[in-house]
Amino acid sequence: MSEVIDSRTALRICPLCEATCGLVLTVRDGRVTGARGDREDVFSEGFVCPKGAAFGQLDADPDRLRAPLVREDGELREATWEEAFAAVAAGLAPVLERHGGAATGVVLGNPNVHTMAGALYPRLLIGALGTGNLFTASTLDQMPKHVSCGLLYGDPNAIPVPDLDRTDHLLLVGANPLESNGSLCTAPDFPGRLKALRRRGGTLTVVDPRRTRTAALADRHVAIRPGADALLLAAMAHVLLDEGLADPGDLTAHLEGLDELPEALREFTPEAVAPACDVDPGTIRELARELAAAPTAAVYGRIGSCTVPHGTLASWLVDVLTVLTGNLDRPGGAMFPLAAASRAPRPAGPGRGFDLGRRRSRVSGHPEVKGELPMAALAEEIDTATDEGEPIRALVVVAANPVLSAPDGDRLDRALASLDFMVSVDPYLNETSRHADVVLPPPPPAQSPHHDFALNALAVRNQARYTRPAVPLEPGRMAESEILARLVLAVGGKPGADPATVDAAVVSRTLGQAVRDPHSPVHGRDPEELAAALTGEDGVERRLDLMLRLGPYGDGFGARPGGLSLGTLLDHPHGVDLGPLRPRVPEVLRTRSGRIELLPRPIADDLPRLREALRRPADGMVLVGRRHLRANNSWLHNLPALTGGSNRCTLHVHPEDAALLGIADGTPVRVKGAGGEVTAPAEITDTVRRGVVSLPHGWGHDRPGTRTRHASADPGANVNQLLDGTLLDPLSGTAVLNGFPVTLSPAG
Ligand SMILES: Nc1nc2c(c(=O)[nH]1)N[C@H]1C(S)=C(S)[C@@H](COP(=O)(O)OP(=O)(O)OC[C@H]3O[C@@H](n4cnc5c(=O)[nH]c(N)nc54)[C@H](O)[C@@H]3O)O[C@H]1N2
Ligand SMILES: Nc1nc2c(c(=O)[nH]1)N[C@H]1C(S)=C(S)[C@@H](COP(=O)(O)OP(=O)(O)OC[C@H]3O[C@@H](n4cnc5c(=O)[nH]c(N)nc54)[C@H](O)[C@@H]3O)O[C@H]1N2
Ligand code: SF4
Ligand SMILES: [Mo]
Repeated sequence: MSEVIDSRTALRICPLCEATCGLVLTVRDGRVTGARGDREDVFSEGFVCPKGAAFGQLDADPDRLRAPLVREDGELREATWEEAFAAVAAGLAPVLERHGGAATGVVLGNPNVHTMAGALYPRLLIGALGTGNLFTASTLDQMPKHVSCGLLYGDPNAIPVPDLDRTDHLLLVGANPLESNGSLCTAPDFPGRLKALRRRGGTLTVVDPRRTRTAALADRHVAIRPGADALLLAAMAHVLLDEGLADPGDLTAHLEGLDELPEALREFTPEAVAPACDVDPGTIRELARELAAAPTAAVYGRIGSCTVPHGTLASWLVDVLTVLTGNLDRPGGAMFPLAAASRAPRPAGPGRGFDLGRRRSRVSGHPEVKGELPMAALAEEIDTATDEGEPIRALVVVAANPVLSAPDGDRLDRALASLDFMVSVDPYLNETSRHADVVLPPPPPAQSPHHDFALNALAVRNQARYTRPAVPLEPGRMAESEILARLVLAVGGKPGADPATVDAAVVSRTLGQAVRDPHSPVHGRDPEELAAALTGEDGVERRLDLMLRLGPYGDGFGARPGGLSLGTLLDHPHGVDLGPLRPRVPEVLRTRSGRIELLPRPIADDLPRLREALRRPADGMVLVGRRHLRANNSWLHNLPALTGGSNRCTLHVHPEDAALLGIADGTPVRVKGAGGEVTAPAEITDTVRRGVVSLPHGWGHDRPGTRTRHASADPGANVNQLLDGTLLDPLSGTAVLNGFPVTLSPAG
C-alpha cells in the first residue's frame, strides 16, 4: 500500500457552469480525490451539482494532454514548450509577413469566461495579431442580449439580471436552469432559489416548447411554438400599453422613446400573434396582466429566446416588459450587478453609445457586433476568396470547439484543414484542435487560480471570491495565463521573451490612465509608486489586485481605507459578500442621450421583419436543442461519471408525431436540415410539444484523429450539421440554433 503523504482540503470555485459554486476539494498525494459544496461559501452556501462533484475525475481525465503537441510531417508529436512557442512564431510569421493581420483570426470559446486567463489575455492577443477577425461563442449564444442592452443602455455589458431572491413573479423565456444552472444570471442553486420563490408565495411562469424540469416546477407552462417569443413578448407589451397597465414609475424620467412604443407595437395584438405562437390570446393577456399586477416581477430570457431568428428583438422586449412594469432597476425586478473587479461607476451623463456594423464581414457582409463577426461565418471567411481582401490563413483558437458547436461542422472541418497555420489552446485533442499545427494544453482546473471576472458582473448578489491553485502545477505544466502571455509574445515574433513583461505592460498602461482620470481615486498619483504597491505572487494576481483596488469597492490604493484588494480576498477564502443588488440608473447608462433608449433605431428598423413573421404560416417540423445537467456543451462527454443514463444524444419526438411518421421508440431516425443530415435514436416523449423535436448539441465525437476515448465510444450525432450557417439573427449575427425546419424519416 502506498503511504498517504498529503491529505488535505482546498477551496476551488467551480468553472463548469455560470453558477460559480464554491467547492471543497479533497487532495491526496497532490491529486483531487473528492469535491463537495463549500457550506461556508458566501454565495453558494454548500450547493453542488453532479458536475461539480465530479471535479476530481475531470481533473484526472487520462485523455487530457500533458504536453504541447507540434505537427511534424503531418503528425502531431509531443514537444517542449520552447519548441511549441518557436513553432507558433515560425508558423505565423509567413502569414503575417505576406498578408498582415487581416489574414489571421481568433476564435474564443465558452470556457474563456471560466478561466482567469481567458479574461485577461485574449484582447492582448487580438491586438498583437492586428486582426479584426474575431469569432466567439457569443454569436452562438447571448449576443442578442449584448446588442439589445447596448442599444437600450449604451453598454453591451450592462445586462440586468432577475433579482431572483426578492422577486414576486418570474417569467422565464427559453431557459432551463434546472439543467443549465442558469446563464446571464449567476446564481448558485438556481433550482433552490426558484423553489424559495414559490415558497414565499411568488409565481413562476415558464415559456418553453418543451415541458422541462423547470417548466414542471412552474405555476404555469406555456408551450410556445419555437422562434415565436418575440411575437409573444411584443403582444404582452401591446396589452400593457393598450390596457393602461404600463407604468415605469421612477424610471420614467430616464426614458426616451416611451411615447413611440404603442405605435411601433400596434400590430402585435394577442389575436394577431396567437397563430404563430400557438398560444391563445386569453393566455397572452393574462401573462401581461400578471406581470403588471405582481408587486415585483422580472422577465428573463435565455438560449431559447436568443438563438432564434428574432433573438435581438426578443431580448429587447424582455427588457421593455421589465421597464413598462416599473421593474427595471428595482429590488425584486431586474437589476444591474456591480462586480468587484469591474470599472468603478462614473458620474451619470451622456456616453458614447453603442454602434453596430462599424465594418462588415468580407464574404457575406455581416455587420460587426462588439468587435466580432458571426461564428456562423467562420468557415466562409476561411474557404472563400473575394476581391475584398485575404481569406483567413492562420487561426488562433482558445477554448473553443466550433466544429461541433457552430453550424455546418463538416464545412468548418474542411476549412480548418486548409489553413496555413492553426494553434489551439485546449486541454483535449478534439474535433477542432485536431486540425491545429500546435496544441498548447492548459493545466487541469485544480492547478489553476480562479476569479469570476465575467460572471460576477451577472450575479444575483454582489460578492467576490478568489481561489489560488488547489494543487501546484505538475512538472512540465504551464499556467494558462503564461501560455497566453507567451502566445502574445510569439505572435509578436518574440517567443522567448519574459511573459511577465506582458502583465507589467498592462499594469503600467492601466495605472497611467487611472492617474490621469479625474474620477479615479488615484488621480494625480505616481503610477510607478502604485505599481510597486501591488501585491500578488504573479502577474495574474497583481492584475486582479489592481482591478479590485481601482474597482467599485476597492481601497483606491489607500484612498478608501478598508476597501477591497487581493489581500482581502486571500484573507476571506470563502468570499466577501458585497450585498444585494442596488439600483444603478442613471449611473449605469452610457447612451448618447444619457437615458434609456427604449426604441432605438436598429430595433425599430428590424420590426418590419417581425411583422412579416405574423404572416408566415407556422407549419412543418422544427428542431430545438436541450441541455443535460451532467453535460457542458461539447467537452464533458469524455467523463464516464457524467455520461450514460438520460444523458444521451437521442431525438425527442412527441408520440403523435412519432405515430404519424411511423417512428418507434429507440429506433434510428434520419433528420434532414439545410446543412445536411444526421441519424439519432428516437426517444418518444410528450415533454416536447407536437411539431417539435429536440436533439442536444455538443455530440458527434466520431471524427478521426481525436483523443477523447470515452466520448468517441458513444459519439452521438452533431445537431449543428443540420445547419448551413445562413440562418442568423441579423442584428446580432447570432446563429439560429433553435426552431429551424427539419424533416424526419425512419432510418434503416
Ligand atoms: N445546436 C446548438 N449549438 C450550440 C448551442 C445550443 O444550445 N445548440 N449552444 C451554444 C452555446 S450557448 C455555446 S456557449 C457554444 C459553446 O461553444 P464552444 O465554446 O466552441 O464549445 P465548448 O464545447 O464549450 O468547447 C470548449 C472547448 O474548450 C476546451 N476547454 C475546456 N476547459 C478549458 C480550459 O480551462 N482552457 C482552455 N483553453 N480550453 C478549455 C474544451 O476542451 C473544448 O474544446 O456552443 C453553442 N452551440
Ligand atoms: N448542464 C449544463 N449546464 C450548462 C450548459 C450545458 O451544456 N449543460 N451550457 C452552459 C451554457 S454555455 C449556456 S449558454 C447555458 C444556457 O442556459 P439555458 O438557456 O438555461 O439552457 P438550455 O437548457 O439550452 O435552455 C434553453 C431552453 O429553451 C427552449 N427553447 C428552444 N427553442 C425555444 C424557443 O423558440 N422559445 C422558447 N421560449 N424556448 C425555446 C429549450 O427547449 C430549452 O429548454 O447553460 C450553461 N450551463
Ligand atoms: S452548478 Fe455549475 S458551478 Fe455549481 S457545481 Fe454544478 S457545474 Fe459547478
Ligand atoms: Mo453558452
